[in-house]
Amino acid sequence: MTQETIFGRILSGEIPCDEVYSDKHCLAFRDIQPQAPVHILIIPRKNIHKLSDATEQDQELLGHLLLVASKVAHQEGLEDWRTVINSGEKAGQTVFHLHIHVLGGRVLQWPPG
Ligand code: DGP
Repeated sequence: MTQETIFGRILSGEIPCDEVYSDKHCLAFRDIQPQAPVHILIIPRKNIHKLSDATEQDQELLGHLLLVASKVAHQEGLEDWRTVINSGEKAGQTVFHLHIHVLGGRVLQWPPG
């Protein structure tokens, strides 16, 4: 069920987004609360709640999402950038539909909070 979360509603077209990339497996759009000049979210069309729920069956999909991360970073003209996946509430996940953050356009500190 992709309608369960706000990202499911974005996937179904019910809620608009600032789309930067789309294919049959995933959608990428700008984060509504950007933490960097470029902040994009990549979500699978398949509703996986969090990374720890992914199984071996999702191996190809997960690899695809990372390649799309690289593609959109390149599309945005980023040379250096970071991907983040928060898995679970204590890790900062607020939307329970798996998503990859792509952040760039400024110097990023390490470690994150
Ligand atoms: P996380 O904390 O890892 O679950 O990240 C969720 C991100 O989703 C957070 O950076 C804000 C973003 N977000 C939440 N609601 C919306 C929305 O309706 N549209 C867009 N574009 N981003 C959203």
